Amino acid sequence: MIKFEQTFMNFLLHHQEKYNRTYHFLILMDAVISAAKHIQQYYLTGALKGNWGLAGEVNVQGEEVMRMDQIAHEIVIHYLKTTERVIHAVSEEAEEIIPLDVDKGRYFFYFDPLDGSANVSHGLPVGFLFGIARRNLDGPEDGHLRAGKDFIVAGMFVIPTGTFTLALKEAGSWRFHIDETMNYVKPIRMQLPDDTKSWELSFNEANKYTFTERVQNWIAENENKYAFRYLGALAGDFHRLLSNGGMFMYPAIINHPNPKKNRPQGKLRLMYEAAVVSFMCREAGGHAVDETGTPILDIKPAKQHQRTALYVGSKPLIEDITRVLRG
Ligand code: FDP
Repeated sequence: MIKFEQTFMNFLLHHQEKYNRTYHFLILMDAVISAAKHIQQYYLTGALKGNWGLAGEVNVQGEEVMRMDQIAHEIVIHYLKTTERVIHAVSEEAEEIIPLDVDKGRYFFYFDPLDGSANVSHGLPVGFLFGIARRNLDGPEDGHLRAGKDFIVAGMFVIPTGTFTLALKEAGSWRFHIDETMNYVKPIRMQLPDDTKSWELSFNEANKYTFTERVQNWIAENENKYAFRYLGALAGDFHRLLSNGGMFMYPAIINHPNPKKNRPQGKLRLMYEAAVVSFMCREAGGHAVDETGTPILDIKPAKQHQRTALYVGSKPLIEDITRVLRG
């Protein structure tokens, strides 16, 4: 007997029907899925085609650009253009905001086409992360850079693993797996487990002594209580976290022996990394804050490439670290 599973598109069509929504968002999500599949194929065959190496350029963040970063960016922009529904996009790979359908567009699209560059040359998991906000349809546009709480959805593909997690505003975080026909299928609602047995801590242990004293103290008191996992690519680490619970953190770096390497604002990007996973986490019952204990989803970005520290995961742990961060 063949076992059939519900496809992502079927799931989404029913969702839109249930909430009496327009078809515009469906057009956009169809493009997102096509982009993800395209990136997936380029990544899988990347070693043989020489696409896992450096592109020979440095990006706006001052980091070396991988060939795959450029390919993934180009793919996403192509598909966004075909929708005629996106006002503008913010990409990790482009310094400026990218205008698309400025007059007719309904959505803002914030994305990191290939997050986790350090994994690329090994073919290990990377992510395509995105957040979508809707244009103000009832009055004059009030700005392009929305706080995470104003997203309507946030999602993440783990590539080439073949998983896709989409969080719908007030309707949960849902995980899909790629099947033999390259369809994402079998919606599974994600809920962070209450049972602390499976909880994990995830952060770059090598940075431990560069964190604030209070964060270092928290780690010293808590690190032996949980298993420790760190893949070094937010999408992969967050994927585990959403299943197992615990906390992923990328704290501010303030005590680096080489002061040039300090990152008092944190490392991760607010709009297309931290806010995306925080939104998914909220829809799965979790929470996320920055270095001051401010909820990530409340932060209104001043710049498209703004960085932030990030503490995201199971509510009791985030509440605990928030107390510490607020002193
Ligand atoms: P990368 O620099 O490899 O692109 O956003 C950047 C990111 O990866 C995240 O995916 C990841 O969680 C983090 O940085 C890893 O940083 P460290 O190498 O400093 O641990």
